[in-house]
Amino acid sequence: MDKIMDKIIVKDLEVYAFHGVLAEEKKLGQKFVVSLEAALDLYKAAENDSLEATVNYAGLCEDAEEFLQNNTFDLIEAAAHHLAIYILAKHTLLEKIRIYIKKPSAPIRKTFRYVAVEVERSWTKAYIGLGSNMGDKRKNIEDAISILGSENSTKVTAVSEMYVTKPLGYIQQEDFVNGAVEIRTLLPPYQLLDFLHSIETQLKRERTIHWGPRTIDLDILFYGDLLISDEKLVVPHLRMHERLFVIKPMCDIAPYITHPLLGKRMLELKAELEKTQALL
Ligand code: A4P
Ligand code: MG
Repeated sequence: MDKIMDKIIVKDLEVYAFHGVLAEEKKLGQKFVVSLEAALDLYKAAENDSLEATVNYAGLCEDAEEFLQNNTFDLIEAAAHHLAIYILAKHTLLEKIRIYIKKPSAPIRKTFRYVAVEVERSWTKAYIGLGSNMGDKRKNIEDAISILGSENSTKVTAVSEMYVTKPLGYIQQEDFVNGAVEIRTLLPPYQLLDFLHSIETQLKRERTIHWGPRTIDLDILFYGDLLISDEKLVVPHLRMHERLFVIKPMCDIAPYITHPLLGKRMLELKAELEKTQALL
């Protein structure tokens, strides 16, 4: 069941800034009118009448003004998107933000009140499986985790134990080290996949060994409770429930979450797999 989402709202904050495709817009600037709807759980703040348990709306106004004045974008789409990520990353209590930017003086030779864009961005909890069977395996995994958490759009919120495991499938390979992490991400699923591929590329590039086992393999195990099935992405991961090297680390960080298609918790899957599989 969805949580009730309370909101803090800032309506029509005026900011003088320099966004626009045209050179004059970047030089002369113009007025932008910004509205924010920040969603978070206000129960504690309300119950205890405590500012610490909420996000100060004055701070949100400052952030929006500063960000829009310190950065220049061609598009208000980009301004709104990046402002959303900046605010969500800065105020960790926020779950979701909707940003509305109006441009009342857009250079259009028509009579109009304003043009505007609205974007909504929110955190999703996801789980990533990690495996390495080449080079310094533990370091590859540590490096992947640190790159995962290095950008505003993704935070690593839990890390499993790392396990040495026998290769499954192509058994002529070296042993693997496997683990799993929980993340909070603002990236939509396909962008998260691209981000994982870019991490794989970065870590592989450091090693110049020809075709062979990989330095790092990053799989999306779960993305919220979303189901995806196409050629590019299958979520939950197609084979995760058959693999103790995935389910065991998942049990370290999320033993009670339920596989949405199998209707079984990680702990139950682990107990079943352990009847027929060993890690080493
Ligand atoms: N793809 C589809 N769904 C996903 C998803 N949920 N997460 C697509 C990530 N990628 C997903 O993946 C190939 C393509 O799968 C991606 O381009 C993406 O579009 P890949 O990582 O390039 O190739 P791969 O990992 O070699 O293939 P595959 O089939 O994913 O292999 P597995 O299943 O990951 O198995 N034994 C032990 N002990 N430990 C291991 O970690 N890993 C493997 C590889 C074999 N044996 C192992 C281990
Ligand atoms: Mg893979």
